[in-house]
Amino acid sequence: MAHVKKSLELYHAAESICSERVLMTLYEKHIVDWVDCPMLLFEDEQFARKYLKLNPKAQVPTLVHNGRVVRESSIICNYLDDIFPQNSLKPASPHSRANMQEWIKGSDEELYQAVSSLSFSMVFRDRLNGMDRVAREAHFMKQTEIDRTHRQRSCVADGMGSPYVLRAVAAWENLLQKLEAVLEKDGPWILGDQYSLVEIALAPFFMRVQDLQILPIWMQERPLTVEWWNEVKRRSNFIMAQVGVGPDKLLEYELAADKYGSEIKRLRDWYVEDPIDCGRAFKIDKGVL
Ligand SMILES: N[C@@H](CCC(=O)N[C@@H](CS)C(=O)NCC(=O)O)C(=O)O
Repeated sequence: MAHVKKSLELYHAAESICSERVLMTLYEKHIVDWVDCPMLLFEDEQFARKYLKLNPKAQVPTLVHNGRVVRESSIICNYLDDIFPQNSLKPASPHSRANMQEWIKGSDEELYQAVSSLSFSMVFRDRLNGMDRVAREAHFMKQTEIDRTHRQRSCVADGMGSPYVLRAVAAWENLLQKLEAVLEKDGPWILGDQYSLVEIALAPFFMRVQDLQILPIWMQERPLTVEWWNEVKRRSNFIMAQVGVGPDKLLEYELAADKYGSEIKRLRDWYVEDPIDCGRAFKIDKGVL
């Protein structure tokens, strides 16, 4: 069991894929002595003045270590790996580290947006549309990042017609193509023999897409990715972190899958067959995807 260096507080939330990355890291490193600070995002606790002092972006997770704040999930995971160096989750060679960072950057950027757009257009859309207009506007107005709010608004207003949904579908297709090729060349993990921060960065995102019941769209004819994903899920950190939506929310996700799953599949097939045509239908160039 890791020796705990004084105080560690984690602000996190249920149904937060970024929080789950940090929980997976804590369990993988056997860090047990941390203070649990749960937040309720749909009750806007992230916008409380006290929390904004810790995280001005009004997002979870946030880690406070000995009174010092660390933000951004992938940075927090990396930081935990540094302060608890045993069983490192980072490769030793500089080139492998650079490769690791490229994977994590891609997951923080394209893939995070993709998962978020799918969650908003399939599930959170109905929740937000169920709020009265004034409350929904007030929620959006409190947000801190223009691009993110634009994306969320588009997914809520236009659902499957939002260009962000097509971009999400394209991002998953591109990632899965790359992943299958890398596993074939290097495997069994993305960086070869070592389970690393890359698996931790990706796992909660995969799980969200699995909870939305659309993961099989991308898993067909990708046996190495299927095996990799099964191994990720079998690992104790994944189980202990309880990655994925809780049983109280699963029905909502299943209903969303019934409603939108076939449209996501149609978009994916269209994108694979003719990305330019499909991009044009959403008024975006292939280059943007
Ligand atoms: N880049 C940030 C993203 C954090 C993020 O988007 N967190 C979501 C939950 S997964 C959040 O706090 N959402 C609250 C909101 O948007 O109001 C990270 O990786 O920590």
